[in-house]
Amino acid sequence: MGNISSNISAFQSLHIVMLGLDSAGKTTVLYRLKFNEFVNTVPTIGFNTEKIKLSNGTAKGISCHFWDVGGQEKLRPLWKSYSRCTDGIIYVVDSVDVDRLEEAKTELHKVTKFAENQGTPLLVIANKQDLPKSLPVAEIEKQLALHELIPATTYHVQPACAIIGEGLTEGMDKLYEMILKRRKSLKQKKKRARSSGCPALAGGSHL
Ligand code: G3D
Ligand code: MG
Repeated sequence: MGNISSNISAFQSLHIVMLGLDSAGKTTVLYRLKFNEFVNTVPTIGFNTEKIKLSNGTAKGISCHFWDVGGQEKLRPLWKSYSRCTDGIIYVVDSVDVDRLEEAKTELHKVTKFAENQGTPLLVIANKQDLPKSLPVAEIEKQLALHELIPATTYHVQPACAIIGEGLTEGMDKLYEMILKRRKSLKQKKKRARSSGCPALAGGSHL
């Protein structure tokens, strides 16, 4: 973790997109992170966006620009453009909505396959863990077939309850850690490409 805090100054603002089926709890997560309290939501038509300075955990002080995109079927075609060139993807899942887990899986796999998203760190929030019939993290991981995501995808599954904010600090810390690791490895790749005299391989990243 020492490495992580020493890198904080290297970041101006992280660009993070929040996706997931409608009613999974994305907007509740967003406002919980912003105000540190529960905010009653209405279904998102389009998107919500907030600049938030994280106030807890190892990522404390890091500024994030969040895009919370509506999850209704008719809005999902927007996911591709909102997730392009982000530093991280948060995918929120309703851990009780067993009937729609297959749909959640299909949509998630689609997003991670977009060329621009390959390798973007993924935080899956297994939300609504306060509810009695919520599936445990291992089951969510299995049902979403996370092990079948393209190999470049690093991910973490975080159990959470967005209403009281439980699990969100841990989740953001993990996401931040994955983002830092990715930046470091992309930088090293670029350096190697430059020293091997292959400038074509050295360019082209947004990092
Ligand atoms: P969305 O933005 O993904 O569409 P919302 O989802 O944030 O609008 O949340 C949808 C509903 O789920 C809301 O309830 C919200 O209060 C509820 N919710 C969000 N997170 C949790 C959680 O961790 N636990 C529980 N029990 N409920 C949660 P309403 O009743 O307004 O539809
Ligand atoms: Mg919403």
